[in-house]
Amino acid sequence: MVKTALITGATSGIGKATAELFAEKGFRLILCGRRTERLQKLKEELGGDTQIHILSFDVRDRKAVFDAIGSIPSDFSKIDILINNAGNAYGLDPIDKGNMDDWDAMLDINVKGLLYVSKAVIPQMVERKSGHIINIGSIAGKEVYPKGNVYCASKYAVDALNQSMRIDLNPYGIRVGAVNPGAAETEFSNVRFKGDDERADNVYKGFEPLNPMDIAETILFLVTRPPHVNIADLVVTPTAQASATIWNKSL
Ligand code: NDP
Ligand code: 8X3
Repeated sequence: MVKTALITGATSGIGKATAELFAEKGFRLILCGRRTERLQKLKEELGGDTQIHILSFDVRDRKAVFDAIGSIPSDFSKIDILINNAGNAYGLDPIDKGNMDDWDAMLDINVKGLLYVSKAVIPQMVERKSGHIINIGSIAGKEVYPKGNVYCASKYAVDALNQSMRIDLNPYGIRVGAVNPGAAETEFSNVRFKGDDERADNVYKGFEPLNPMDIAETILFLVTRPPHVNIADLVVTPTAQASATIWNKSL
């Protein structure tokens, strides 16, 4: 039976790669993001045999989240898989110099946005007593690094929510797991450094970073395990990255 997956943050990076891979594997897709033109283009590119519904909304906007998910047409409305991927870092500053708008953005998107989308989708999974939620955390949610402060806190929160969801949804047979990437070359650093693309490119110099498809393939592995298997938590890094702060740039 064809499964329906809702992917947040499908306009770029990990979410887009996951949409591409899932389309290839025959999933029915609900693709979300703010940049409508990108969603439309993706729908055209992936179209063909794949059923795709696009939803443009900001995960920070509680009403927009519920309106969008409430508007899903009936042939897409049974969501089997929720991939909570939308998220970003804003800035890389020591705590005393941090920009409070950046702090708000990270907590509002990475934590509260993930909660709003989950709250909008989970009831139908509870009712059906089935479903699979994949939360995209980060190595930054496992280890704090210098100047990572609020981004790390937001991803530690994702880690806590991943564990909490697994416990609270256990009575309903809903699977919950996290994929926590290390450095993956996406638009992440362009957003973090607010369009300073040279600084963003430098993040990935001197080693081979993950590419978004590496994480998409990991997500696909999680959601294609048999129903009795739940992969709870994975950290996936480039081989050159041993921890949040230790790199081998001589490979
Ligand atoms: P990208 O910047 O390439 O993609 C981020 C995606 O999130 C975009 O599709 C963007 O869509 C969406 N998004 C951001 N803010 C909002 C919002 N307010 N409302 C709705 N959608 C939003 O980064 P990545 O692919 O790297 O990031 C995906 C996830 O992976 C994030 O949760 C990130 O924290 C995590 N991650 C990334 C790592 C990396 O090294 N790249 C490592 C570890 C974790 P749009 O702008 O169209 O709304
Ligand atoms: C993204 C990875 O190390 O830049 O979550 O925080 S890192």
